[in-house]
Amino acid sequence: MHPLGTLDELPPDYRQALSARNLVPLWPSLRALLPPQRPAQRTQPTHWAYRDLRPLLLRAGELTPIEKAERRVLVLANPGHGLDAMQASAAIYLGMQLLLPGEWAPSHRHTPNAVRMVVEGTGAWTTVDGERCPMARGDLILTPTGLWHEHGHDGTDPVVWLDVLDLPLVFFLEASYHEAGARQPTHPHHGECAHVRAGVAPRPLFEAASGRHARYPLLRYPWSDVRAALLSLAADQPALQAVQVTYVHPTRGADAENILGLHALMLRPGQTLTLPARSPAMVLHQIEGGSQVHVHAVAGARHAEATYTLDEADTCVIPGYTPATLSNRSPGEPAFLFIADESPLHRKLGLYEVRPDPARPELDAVARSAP
Ligand code: 1HN
Repeated sequence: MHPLGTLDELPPDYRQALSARNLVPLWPSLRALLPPQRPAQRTQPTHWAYRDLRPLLLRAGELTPIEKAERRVLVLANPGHGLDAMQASAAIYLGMQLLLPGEWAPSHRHTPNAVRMVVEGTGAWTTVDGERCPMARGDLILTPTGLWHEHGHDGTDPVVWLDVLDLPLVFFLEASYHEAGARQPTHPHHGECAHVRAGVAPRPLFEAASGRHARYPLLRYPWSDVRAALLSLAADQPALQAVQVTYVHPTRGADAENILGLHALMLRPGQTLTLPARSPAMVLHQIEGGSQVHVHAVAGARHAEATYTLDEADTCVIPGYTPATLSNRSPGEPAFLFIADESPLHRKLGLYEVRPDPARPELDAVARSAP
């Protein structure tokens, strides 16, 4: 390939004349913008152990009252992006939030979409658009763009949850802002009561054409239901490799939120599962059991291979375009993982790719059947 011209090859007076008119030559930067075969990724494989994080989060509870924090969060920042960027990946923000008994995190709404994965404790609740959602371990609660939300805690012990937002993307788009509000009145109806079984859905006489209930009929996905769905799928299809479900809109079947994808994966006792290289980055969070995660080395990638031992409530990030092998460390019990990824975003933008590894033809089937 012919080497492209560099900036220093251009005469200083020419460069100055360009700069003075807000003009920039493309060719010295072209290869950096479009590297060969795979993108230049800042996202590094990164692991956050809950054992390390928890005492620091509890200490934040002593150091900073909720009134001075509004949201008491330690951000899980990917060092590849620089800690100040507060990004887990290009599009994903992750934070661990602590709410102590009696505290209240006031109502607001904002343009980024959020979800909460409850990690520890009972007695807390999130009110989303007037629906009071109790928080219990493993529950997933949606806070989609534009919906009012606030958190409160009537229990006796600290409650911790993982916040997952598309904030880095929305911020990059210069579309990130919030609005503060008053305490929300709550109503007695719950989406999870109206949508108790897949296959049947409420059928109103006059269908709501728009509004939150059409767009987001289900806000809380209780872990007990998702866990039961995974166990049932595993029992029904003993040969199925990836015992995985996606959190979906209950009537449309589309992704539950617009930008980030949300999934739960069960590893059978002793199972090892290799996920093919896919363009979106993904976050793994251990809900139950223990796993080992091996992030493969890839030719041309900036990151090295990495191996993590995931204990309960641990979280890690796997960069896009990178295969990973997950193993359940227990020979007797299933392991359950929550997965958040950038796949709806990549699909909507037409960027979604799966790259079967020619050295591992057995992955081909997985690649083609991946959602
Ligand atoms: C937010 O609104 C919450 O409502 C948590 O609990 C974390 C991080 C960035 C921007 C908004 C919450 C957030 C956030």
